[in-house]
Amino acid sequence: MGGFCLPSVLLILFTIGMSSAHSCKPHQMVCPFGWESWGGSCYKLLEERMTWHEGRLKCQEMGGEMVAPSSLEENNYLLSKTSYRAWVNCNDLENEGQWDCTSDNGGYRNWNADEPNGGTSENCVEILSLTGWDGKWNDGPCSNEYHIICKGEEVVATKAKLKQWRLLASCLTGHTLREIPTSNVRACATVCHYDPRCRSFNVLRFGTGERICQLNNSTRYETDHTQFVKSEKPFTCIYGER
Ligand code: GN1
Ligand code: CA
Ligand code: CA
Repeated sequence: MGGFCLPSVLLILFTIGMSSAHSCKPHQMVCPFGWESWGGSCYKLLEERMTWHEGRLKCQEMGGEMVAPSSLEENNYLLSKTSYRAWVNCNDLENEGQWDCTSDNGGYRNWNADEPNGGTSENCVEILSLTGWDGKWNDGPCSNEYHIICKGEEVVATKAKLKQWRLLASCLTGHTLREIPTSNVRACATVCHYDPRCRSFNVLRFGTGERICQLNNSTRYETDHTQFVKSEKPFTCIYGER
């Protein structure tokens, strides 16, 4: 969740003394189209293999940075995105043996046994998904061509136009990609719009007023009718498709 709410702050300044409170809703944050959301950041595996320097430049051109993981969890997430080898944004080009990574890497290292071992002929870091490596790191020659994974920040979502969606008082069950808390149907439609895998969504509203947004990887046309269920208590359901 992010975003400043300057207009509301000004509004509050101008309405001091009035009893009504102006709430300031946080912006809906999403990953840019084609990027995958993980742990509050966005990731993209580039289609072409390239050298360490080419990869670093390409990620910057796309508004992100070539990734250097900062935890085993993130390292494992990156491992799940390559079945080969991917460059990590660390190098010892400036001072041999002194590894420089991105500022958000936090000093995390995942060297394989006996690595780094390449001296001045291996100055760039790769994560390996080959047998026996299991996501461990190697120092290798920067000119080799490997997978590139870029990391970027979530962006403020442009609100979806609800007119573009057909809304029905039902739920599509059994096709949930992921679910998130939501404040309203439009916010859920917005998240679905930005996730390339999302084909439709459900907004479940519970008796407590709490709402859950479920992104579906399918639509009601592609499933048997028993999976498209009419809204019933204890919660109401809104289904949306384009
Ligand atoms: C590779 O090809 P070889 O075995 O000499 C790798 C080194 C690793 C080593 C680990 C170009 O070296 O960086 O340390 O395996 N070389 C390249 O066994 O990737
Ligand atoms: Ca080196
Ligand atoms: Ca090495």
